[in-house]
Amino acid sequence: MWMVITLLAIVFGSLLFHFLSPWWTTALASNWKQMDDTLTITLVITGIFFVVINLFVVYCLLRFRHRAGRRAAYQPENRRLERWLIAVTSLGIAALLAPGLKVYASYVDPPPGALVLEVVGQQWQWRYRFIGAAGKLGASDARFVNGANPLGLDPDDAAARANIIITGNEVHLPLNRPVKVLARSHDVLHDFFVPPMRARMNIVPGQVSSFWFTPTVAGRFEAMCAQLCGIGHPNMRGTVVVEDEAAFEAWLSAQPTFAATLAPAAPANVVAGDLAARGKALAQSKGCVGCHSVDGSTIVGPTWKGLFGKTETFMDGSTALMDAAALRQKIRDPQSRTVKGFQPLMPRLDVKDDELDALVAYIQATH
Ligand code: HEC
Ligand SMILES: [Cu+2]
Repeated sequence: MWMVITLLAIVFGSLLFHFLSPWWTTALASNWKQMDDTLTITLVITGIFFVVINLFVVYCLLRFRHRAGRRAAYQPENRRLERWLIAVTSLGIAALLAPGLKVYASYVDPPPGALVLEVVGQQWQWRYRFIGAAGKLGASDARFVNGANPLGLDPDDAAARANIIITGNEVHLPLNRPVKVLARSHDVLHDFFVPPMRARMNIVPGQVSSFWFTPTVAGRFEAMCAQLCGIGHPNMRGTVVVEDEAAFEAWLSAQPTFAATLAPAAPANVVAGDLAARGKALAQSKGCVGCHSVDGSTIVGPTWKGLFGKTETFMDGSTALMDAAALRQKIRDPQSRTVKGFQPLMPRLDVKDDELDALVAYIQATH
């Protein structure tokens, strides 16, 4: 009897939880209502099977209880019953699979004329590229990757030079225009995911994955990585800003082309505030912000808040005043000594001398 009560409690508890729970999907902000419908179909079918099977077990427990003298009828084969079971299960499985296949087929088949957006995942940040005036995405290759060229674009390719590069985890998209996403990874498996768009796709190093969506609601939406991609994974977040066409065009025209990002850095005699501002941009584009905060919180590495002028203790017990020289040395040669309480995870990044000045000025400016 306890078994019957437990099963009934599980069935009704699950139904209650489903209808009363506040954990529903976020409001849809793209064209992919089909995806939500597919999920609903799956939920309804699996829900019906769950309830029916459990109630059937309850029925059998009550109907065929053991009683002294009662014997079970042995029926090794019942063709009619088997045919029924095969038919119902096949139908159920087809109904579970078919809608998903259909939606996936259209999900990877962008309409002609869609705006092309390249997304590049890197531990632990997002970068983007638009075609710009080039007419197409220019060539890229892993051998071109360096600190100044994190996307590995071919500096001699005219199309690549005219492409527009977005660093800093925030990308804008026009409202109601289909976007075709081409996704690449710099290092490991990532997954670009914007939950309100329902859009997500694994990004496998060495290959380009593709999907499309049309943003249908203006606003700021969170983009995140949906594959556990290392210690900084939860910090691999960004923002997708959906706005009208005019605002988007204005934003896009203010972003640098690849050629502009390659241009020599600003002259050395810039005022301190500009230098720190440049440092801030560099901390974004070089990925420092994936591991270092400026608000006192620990991400992967120590926060930069209050770092300048602090006396730091290292793993070997030594201490040092973190002045400009000590910061420069640490950024140049991260493995030279490790801050106590942290893992030696900081990569040696390609930082030019003037960039180093800017980064140090920025760290100094973050109190
Ligand atoms: C993959 C994560 C990661 C990235 C990216 C990274 N760091 Fe670090 N960083 C660390 C960790 C972890 C430490 C602490 C352990 C150590 O000292 O090696 C650290 C330590 C530091 C320190 C010393 C902090 C202190 O409290 O003394 C400085 C300065 C620093 N990083 C600057 C940078 C700059 C500038 C960049 C970008 C050019 C950068 N880091 C990129 C992980 C990272
Ligand atoms: Cu990731």
